[in-house]
Formats: sequence, structure tokens, C-alpha cells
Amino acid sequence: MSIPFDPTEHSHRRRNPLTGDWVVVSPHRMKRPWQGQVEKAPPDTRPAYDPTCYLCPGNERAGGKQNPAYADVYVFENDFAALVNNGPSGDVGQGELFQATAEPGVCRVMCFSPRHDLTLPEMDPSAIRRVVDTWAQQVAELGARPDINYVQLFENKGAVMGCSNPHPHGQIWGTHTVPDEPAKEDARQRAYFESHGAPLLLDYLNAELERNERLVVESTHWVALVPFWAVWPFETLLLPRRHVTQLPDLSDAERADLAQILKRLTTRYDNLFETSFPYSMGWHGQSSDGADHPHWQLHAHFYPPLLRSATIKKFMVGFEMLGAPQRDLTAEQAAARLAALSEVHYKSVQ
Ligand code: H2U
Ligand code: ZN
Repeated sequence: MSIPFDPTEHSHRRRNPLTGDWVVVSPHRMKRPWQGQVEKAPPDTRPAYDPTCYLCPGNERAGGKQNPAYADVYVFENDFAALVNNGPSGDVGQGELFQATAEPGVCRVMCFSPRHDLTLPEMDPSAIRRVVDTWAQQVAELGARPDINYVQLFENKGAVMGCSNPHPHGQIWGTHTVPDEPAKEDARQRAYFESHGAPLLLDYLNAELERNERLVVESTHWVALVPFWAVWPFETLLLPRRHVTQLPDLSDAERADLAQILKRLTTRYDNLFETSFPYSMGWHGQSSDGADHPHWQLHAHFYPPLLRSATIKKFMVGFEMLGAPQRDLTAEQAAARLAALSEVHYKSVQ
């Protein structure tokens, strides 16, 4: 007689339908004794203005240019851009085994706030709304250029993620080629739409709302959940309830509501280990190639590395580097932890 499958006991694999990638889940390992230290992060005592910060208003940047005395969001061309428009175009490879193509592009930096000491969860929804509007405006502006076919918005937060400066900021990269992650998601969403006649992520969202096992925060227009196939311990997916393919298409009400849910979600993240929660987050919308993409559903991914405390992170090494990603805490357990947290920021309580 075979034992019935128990997702909280038995090792298994889960498939990410957006990319086709798999993750190994080892829920039985959550019962291991833990003898490591659980350290609290040192208190964060940043000034509202730091005269040595290259992102604060009025300061000189590393490249020698000066920031204006900006009052809300400020976007500038990255002084050390990874992609530039200064070379040949097209195929620059040397045959089948040495393929290369020119990759012209644009890299910008976006300061979320003039305040050096704030992060998204500590900002007012009205200020976060200006971040949302700027994201949408940048996708519309860069996406309209014939040389740019994808606009990737992202935020690297925290030194543990390699973020160079605590001043709240994100980045904008406009690329000629659709990068690998959105390209994989595009192919899977297109194939699903062709066989089911509905967007993959909307069917997925509706199934998650029905199951109610992995939901973290819900609002009128948005839902944040731990995806069934999450790789990072507290990874989340944030998506609109309506079928929307890109940020510029969001309505006024959806933008205002997005500002609120971003604050609520990131506050829960900070409250989890009572630390300014590090992550890489970013938006995936349709490519800006001028075509219609009805198979797309706009969404944001949050990929946070912390596992057990403010100082203990998950490493993607060993089997994960050479085989496939693996996790112990199940997506359902992570969602339950995040869903149980307060939406009042821990710093405002103490
Ligand atoms: P992070 O988001 O990973 O911290 O990167 C910050 C970016 O800011 C980085 O790409 C740019 C760096 O090139 N930068 C400037 O454009 N001007 C500066 O004066 C310093 C940093
Ligand atoms: Zn600053």
C-alpha cells in the first residue's frame, strides 16, 4: 500500500508555469533543530539628509554631476551605465559557438524620495503614488523608442543584495533585446493563452483566491501572494485583479491602490524580522515592441534572501547552483507567516 502524498512531509518538486523552471521542496527539514544564533540587526539611525550621499538632493554624484534640490521622485541617467548606445549593431559574434549580438540600451537611476532615511514602507501612500506614476511614465517614454523593446524596472534593497546606497532608489534599464526572464514568461504566457484562451496569471490568481492557501495581502485592485513555486523563502508575487499588460495602462484607482498595497506588503516584510527587509523586486510587463500582448498579465516579483532572522540568509549554492533551487519552508508556511504579521511598522511602535 502506498503512503498518500503529504506536501508538509514529503520532498517534492513544484513547477513555475511562468518560466518552466522547477523548485525542490523539502518540508520535512523544517523539523531540524536550529542551534544557530538569531541576531537582531543593529538599529538603523540614518539622517534625513546625508551630505556624503550621492543620491541626496543638491549633492554631487560620483560622476561629478549635481543633483537638483528635488522634492519627490528624481530620475537621472546612470553615471556608470551598463548599457550604452555607442557601438555597432546586430551580430557581433564569431560563429555558432561564439554567438554575440550588440546590446544598446539606457540605464537610469530613480530616487524614490528626497529623504535619505526612508524606505517604501515608511513613505506616505501619496509619495509612493508618485513612484508608481514615475515607473509608468518611464515605461511609456522609453518603451516608445524604436531601439528599446523592453523596460525593466527594479529595486535592489539592502547591502546583502549588493545595493550600494541606503538612500531609497531603484533602477530603470531599457534594452534592445527582451531579457531572458521576461522572454521565458512571454513564451509560457503566450502558449497558455493560445491553448486556454485566457491569460495564465489571471487563471492562476483566480485559483489562488479560491484556494486561499498562499494569500498575503489583498486590496480592491491588487493581490500579493507567495507563489506555489516560490524559490526564495519569503518570495511574493504582486498582481492586479484586472487584466492589465503594462504599468502605463493602470487606472488612477489602481495606481492609488497599488501605492497602498506596496506599503502594506513591505511593512509586513520589515516586521517579519524587525529589520529593513532586503530584496530585489521588479516589474514584469509586456515587451515594448509595438505589438499587442493580450497573453500578458502585469506583475511584480519580490525576491528577498532572508531565511530565519535579520542576519541569516538563504544561499543558492551546492545543489542549487549545480542542480535546481531547493527550499525547506513551504510556500504555504511562508504565506501564513507573512499573513499573520501586523501592518503597523515596527519602528513606529517602539
Ligand atoms: P544599486 O541600485 O545596486 O545600489 O546601484 C546604484 C546605481 O547608481 C549604480 O548602477 C549608479 C551606479 O552606477 N550611480 C550613479 O549613477 N551615480 C553616482 O553618483 C553613484 C551611483
Ligand atoms: Zn541620501
